[in-house]
Amino acid sequence: MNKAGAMFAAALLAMAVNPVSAHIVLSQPSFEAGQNYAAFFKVEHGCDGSPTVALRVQIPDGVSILQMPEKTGWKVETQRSKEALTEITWHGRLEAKASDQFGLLLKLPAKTGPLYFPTVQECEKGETRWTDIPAAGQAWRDVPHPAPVLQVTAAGAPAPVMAGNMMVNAVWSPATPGGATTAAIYATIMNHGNQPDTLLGGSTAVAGKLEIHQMSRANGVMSMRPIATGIPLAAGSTITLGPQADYHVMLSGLKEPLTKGTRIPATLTFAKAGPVQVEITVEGIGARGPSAAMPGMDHH
Ligand SMILES: [Cu+2]
Repeated sequence: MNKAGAMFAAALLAMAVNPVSAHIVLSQPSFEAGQNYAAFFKVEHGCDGSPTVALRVQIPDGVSILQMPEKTGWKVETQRSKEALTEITWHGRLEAKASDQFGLLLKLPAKTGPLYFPTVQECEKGETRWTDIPAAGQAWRDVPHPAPVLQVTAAGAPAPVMAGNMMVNAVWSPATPGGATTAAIYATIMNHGNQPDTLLGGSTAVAGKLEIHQMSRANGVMSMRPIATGIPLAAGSTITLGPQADYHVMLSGLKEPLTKGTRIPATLTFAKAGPVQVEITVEGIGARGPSAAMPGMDHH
């Protein structure tokens, strides 16, 4: 690597290590819809060198507060309208260069997507309003003072499905950008039988075709092609289809984009076990794996 390249890499690394320290963020930036979520708002500096004396967090519609744990040295004040708590304010003192976290136990709504918590950081001198909400097509980082955001994801992993000795688990796809006509589908497939079987293909209402693709590398370039003979599944074997794997399921002729947080019904067909109905969980664009917890799988 030349010197400019090395400096660029170092700059990238610095960004990766400390991507959001300038902002107020949630310590866990995504969580499942409908679940109890421990929200910790991380404050990592004061306002322009002035100590923080209050943190005022707006609670979005549809979110209820289950618990407000006591925080030593801080007093909590709440605002409500009708039944719901709409705002929490912590009063205390945090030195300008110190960091701290402010916790609440929340019940998340069933709806997936981003949930913003506009927050005002009051300091001895002045305040910073972390209340900007990115417009459609704008990234969170593109606004000067983004509101802390939680990505609410689809609840729970669908249960594994079975056909004969075949078990299919964790069927997922990255979301597709508008206008895309293809999508790759991944899954974990276990052959619990003592005979080999083959995944031949299948169908789904959202695409013209559902086929098996095989990846190959020629002269350092990855390419994929349909393989009519399907994916061989040896007796007792487990195969995980993923972005790095030899095989995937490919949808082509997509009739609508795959939207994050939705589930798409599809049928996978095995040579011996026959058809099995699955649900494809759509993850974020560029996802490398399924987000929901799945026993025995490394999903991060
Ligand atoms: Cu493909």
